[in-house]
Amino acid sequence: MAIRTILHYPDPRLREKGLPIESVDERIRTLIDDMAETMYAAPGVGLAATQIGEAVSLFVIDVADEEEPSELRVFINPEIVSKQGKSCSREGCLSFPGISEEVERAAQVTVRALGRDGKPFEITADGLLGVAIQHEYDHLQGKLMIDHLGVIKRRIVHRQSLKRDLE
Ligand code: GNR
Ligand code: NI
Repeated sequence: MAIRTILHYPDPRLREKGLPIESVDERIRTLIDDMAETMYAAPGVGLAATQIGEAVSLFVIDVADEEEPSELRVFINPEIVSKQGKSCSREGCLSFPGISEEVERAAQVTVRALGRDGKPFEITADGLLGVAIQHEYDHLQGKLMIDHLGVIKRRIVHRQSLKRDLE
């Protein structure tokens, strides 16, 4: 396993879309292991493949609290099949280190994906898991936290990100 480098905004590779994965083979399982290791090391609650420069449709999430056993969730070729309600919460992103902003999302989502075993599953989630699913799903569309902000906050976060990369 290997810890991979997480790309920081405004790296153009964060704008690439995650292409569908045709078969869940050894290469993909190795990528999943690397992503999990990278996410836990960061630490973060989720990581999308596009954040490490792999333009494939895959993300991992673990929203378990520190005192709980870890619960890695793998989403391959995810599709959000329904959304309900609206909810605002403070989000961070490993591609925007040091920044957190309020983002409006659906309160609940239902997502269909393939798991690490290549088998399809569907879950309905709210709370942090629901937010994380929408956040990671966005990454696979090349969409970032900053795109959810109003023009003023967007400019501030953009400038902070450029400044940070000079430090
Ligand atoms: O670690 C992360 N925390 C987080 C907190 C609130 C909402 C979303 C997230 S995802 C983020 C990791 C990340 O950047 N995933 O793409
Ligand atoms: Ni992110």
